[in-house]
Amino acid sequence: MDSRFRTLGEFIIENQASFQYSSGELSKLINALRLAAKVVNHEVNKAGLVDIIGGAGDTNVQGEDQQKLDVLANEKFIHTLKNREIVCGIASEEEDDFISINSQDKNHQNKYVVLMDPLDGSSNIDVNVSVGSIFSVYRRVTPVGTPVTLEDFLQPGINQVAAGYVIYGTSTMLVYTTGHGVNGFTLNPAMGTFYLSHPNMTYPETGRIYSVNEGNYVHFPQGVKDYIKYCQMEEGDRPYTSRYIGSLVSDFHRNMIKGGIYMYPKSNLASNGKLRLLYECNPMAFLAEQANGKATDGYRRIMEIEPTELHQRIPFFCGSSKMVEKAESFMAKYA
Ligand code: AHM
Ligand code: MG
Repeated sequence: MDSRFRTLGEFIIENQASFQYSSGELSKLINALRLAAKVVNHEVNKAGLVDIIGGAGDTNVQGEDQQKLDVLANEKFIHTLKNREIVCGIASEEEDDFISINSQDKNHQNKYVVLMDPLDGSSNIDVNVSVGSIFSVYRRVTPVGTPVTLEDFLQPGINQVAAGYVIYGTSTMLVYTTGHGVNGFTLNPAMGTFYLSHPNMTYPETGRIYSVNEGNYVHFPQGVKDYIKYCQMEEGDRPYTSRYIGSLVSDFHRNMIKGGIYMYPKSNLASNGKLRLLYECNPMAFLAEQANGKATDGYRRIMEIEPTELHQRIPFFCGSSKMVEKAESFMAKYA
C-alpha cells in the first residue's frame, strides 16, 4: 500500500510486533493518545470563538465554566487515559503532583506511566499561532500490583518507550516514536483520521535556522552569546536565519524538516532555563535522536540526565547534530 494511504490506526497495529514487550498495551495507549489529540484539536480549533460562545461571564452557553485551554487540554488527556484504564499513572505540567490510576478490576496491573505537557506554548493561543501537546511514556519501575510512586516518573529519558507531540498548526499532526524512527501523521479533519504523511522523519545533519529568544541575549552565558554571533557572522553559508515562534513543538517541527537548532539556555534570569526535563525536553530529545538529531543541555546528553524532581527545569539545545555540536563547542570554552 502507498504509505500515504496508511492511517495511524493501521500503522499502530502493523508495528505492534516491533515493541519490546508486545502485549498490545502500548498500542492501546497510543490509540488513546490519538483520540485525546483529536479532542484537544477540536477545542484548540474553536479557540477564537470561545469569547463569542461563552459571552462575557465565566460560563459558556451550556452553563459550563469557561476554562483556559491548557487546563481543558489537561482534563481531556487525563480523562481519555483514565477512562481507557491503560496507564497506572500520569504526570502533567498542569498538575502539581503525579496522579496514580487504578481501576477496580485491574488492581494496579497496568505497566505504563505517561508524562505530558497537554498544551505547550499556550500563550500563543490568544494570537492564533501554533501550539502543541507533548507526551512521554515509560514502563513503571515499581512492581505491578502496587500504586505508582515518584520513582516511576523520575526516570532518565533513555528509558522512554515512546514519545511524541501533536502540533496544532495550519494542519494538525501527530508525530511520534517508539524507538524505531519518527513518523508523522496528518489529520484529515473531514474524516477525523490521521494519515501517515511524513514517514521516517529525519533532521538534516546541518541547517541554517537558529531558534532562540534573543530578547534574553544580555542574560545568556558567554558561550551562547558567542554562538549566536557565530550564527550571524557573514561567512560560508552564514549568516543563518533566525526563526522563533515561542512554541517548542512548532520550532522543533520546523527545524526537523528544514534543519536548524532550538536553544533555551540558562540565563541570569533563570538558572536552569525554562523548559521542563521530564515532559518537554526528554520526549523532544528522544524524537530528535530517533530522527538523527541531537539534544543536550549544552554539555550533557539530555536523555542521560538523572531527574530529581517532577517539574525540574533544564537548559535545552536541540536540533541538527552538527549545529548542536557547534553550539556545544562554544560553550565548552567557558565550562
Ligand atoms: P509553557 O510550557 O509555559 O507553554 O512554556 C514553554 C514554552 C515553549 O513552548 C517555548 O519554546 C518557550 O516556552 C518560550 O518561552 P519564552 O517566551 O521565554 O521565549
Ligand atoms: Mg510547556
